[in-house]
Order: sequence, then structure tokens, then C-alpha cells
Amino acid sequence: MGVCPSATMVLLRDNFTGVLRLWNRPNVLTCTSWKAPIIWDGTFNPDVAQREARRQNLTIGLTVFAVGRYLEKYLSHFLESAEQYFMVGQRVVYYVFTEQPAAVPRVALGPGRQLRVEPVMRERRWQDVSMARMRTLHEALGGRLGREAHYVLCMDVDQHFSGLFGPEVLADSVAQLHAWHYRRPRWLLPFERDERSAAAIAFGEGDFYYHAAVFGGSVAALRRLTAHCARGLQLDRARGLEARWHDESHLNKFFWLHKPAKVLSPEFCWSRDIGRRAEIRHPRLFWAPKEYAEVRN
Ligand code: 2GW
Ligand code: MN
Repeated sequence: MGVCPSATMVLLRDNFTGVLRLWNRPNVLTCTSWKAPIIWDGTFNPDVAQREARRQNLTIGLTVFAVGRYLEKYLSHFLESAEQYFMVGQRVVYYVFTEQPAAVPRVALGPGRQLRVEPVMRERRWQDVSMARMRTLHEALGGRLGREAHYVLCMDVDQHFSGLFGPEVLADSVAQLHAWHYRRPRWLLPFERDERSAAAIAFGEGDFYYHAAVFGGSVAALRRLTAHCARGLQLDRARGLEARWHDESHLNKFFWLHKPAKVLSPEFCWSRDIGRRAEIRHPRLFWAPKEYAEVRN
């Protein structure tokens, strides 16, 4: 990994990031070949991003699905940690999608922060729970969520915040580097390779492998993203196919075709199971330990 020579330029042009601490980060890739910043701790000034977001009077949405056992198991910790670390000082609206609205924990919310519960149906297979999110998000973005938020982050629920996760992450479209794959050579990335799938990415294609546990952007950009992914999932289903990593495979195809405007380093969604890495200074979000046997049906 090398320093992108134009990282300074990119950061200067970006309203949501500062340049003050850029040079603390010599050993990681800080911009993509299409000149989007890859943000690492030390490459942005959170105070500049904070002030800029306040000046624009932004409302930031955070969507999360909590269906079946995932509700009792993960939702409180996710929301309580979000109250502590997510977009502190901004106007925030949480959208919790669940089939058990009455069971949503009552988390004390700070000023300017709201929580809305959106009822969804329960899917039979866990793959369908995960994949149905794209269609549901698309509809929500076309409704109240889309009217009240300027930017939206869409996240998995089986994780919790561990550090400030602020407006420095905002951009028209935002993708998350996958913690397990960011150091791997391109041919080893787990893209869908079956050419018959709408999510197919050929060998020699694909920029990075992105994690579907965190993605975001403006409402308009997310409408396009969710439409693309929902359509791809539907096309595959009609052909009796299911991509290797479900909705995540389609998300990766979308970001290959429509490059993200900002990329988050793995610090923004880290797994403790990976162990210590010199470049991971300040994890902002941790995966919950995987207990598939317990929660998968
Ligand atoms: C999912 C799988 C197996 C059993 C249950 C569920 C499940 C997921 C569920 O019962 N209830 C539920 O609300 N979910 C939601 O879907 C929840 O928000 C969860 O975080 C999300 C994705 O499922 P998860 O976190 O178990 O999958 P991961 O962590 O392996 O996720 C990656 O791959 C997925 C596709 O296989 C998605 O693309 C996900 O965004 C990725 O992070
Ligand atoms: Mn997850």
C-alpha cells in the first residue's frame, strides 16, 4: 500500500474532511484510483466535519434491521452505543425495521435524536431476511425517511460503536472496506464469479471488497443503489440463483459500476477476531462475535 500523491488535494476539496493530520498516515492507501478519499484515523479533522455538518443543518438517518432473535440479542447495545458515538451533536433519526415493534427497547435519546419503528414481515430463510433489506430500504428512502434525512447510513445490527463515528464519513455514496479482505490481492476477493448472476464480477475486475454491514450516502444515491441491488437480487431469484454473499455481492457489483465517493477504512467496522494490526488505530465499530448456531434458523 502506498500514499496516494493527490490525497491532500482530494481532502482539501472535500467539505467533510480536514487536512490537519493527513501526514500522520504514511502507510495506508488514502485515496482510490478514481480520487475518492479513503478515510483513516488521522486523515480527517472531526471538528471541521462537525462544524460543516451543523452549518448545513443536516439530518442524518441510520437504518438498522432487527428481525427475529436479532432484536433481543443485538439491538439495545447497537442503539445505546450509537447514542454515545454516532453523529454526536447532529440531528439523527434512527429507523428500526422489525416485525416485533412492541419489543423494541426504549433507549433514552439525546436532544435532536429520534427513533422510528418500521414494521416489516418476517422472511422464512435468514438469507431472505438479509436480502429483503434492499427492497425495504428502497421503499423507505422513497417515503418519510427520504424526506426527512439528507444522508443515510445503513448498517447491520450485530455490531456496536466503540468510537466517534461522525459526519467525516458523509458523502454522496459511501462504501466500507471489509475488515477481513482489505489486504488481499484482487483475485482472492470473494466476489460473485458466476457469470449468470447479476452480481457477477470477472477476474481482473473489482476495486475493493466492500462490507454490506455499513454503506451510505445521499438519499438520491441510495435510491439508485438499493434499486440496483433489489433488481439484481430479483433477477437472480427468477433464474434460481443466489449470489455467494447475498445482498453484499450485489452491493459490490453496484460499487464496481458506480464508484463510491468516499471509502471508509476497516477502522470503521472492525472485527476483534482479526487481532492487532498496526494500521488499525481507532476502531469505531466492532462486529459482535458470530454465534450462527444460536441465531440462524
Ligand atoms: C441473518 C443470518 C442468519 C440468521 C439471522 C439473520 C438475521 C439478520 C436475522 O435473523 N435478523 C436480522 O434482523 N438480520 C439482519 O440482517 C440484521 O440487521 C443483520 O445484521 C443483517 C445481516 O445479517 P448478519 O449480520 O447475520 O450477516 P453477516 O454479519 O454475515 O453479514 C454480511 O453478509 C450478509 C449477507 O450474507 C449481509 O450482506 C450483511 O450486510 C453483511 O454484513
Ligand atoms: Mn452482520
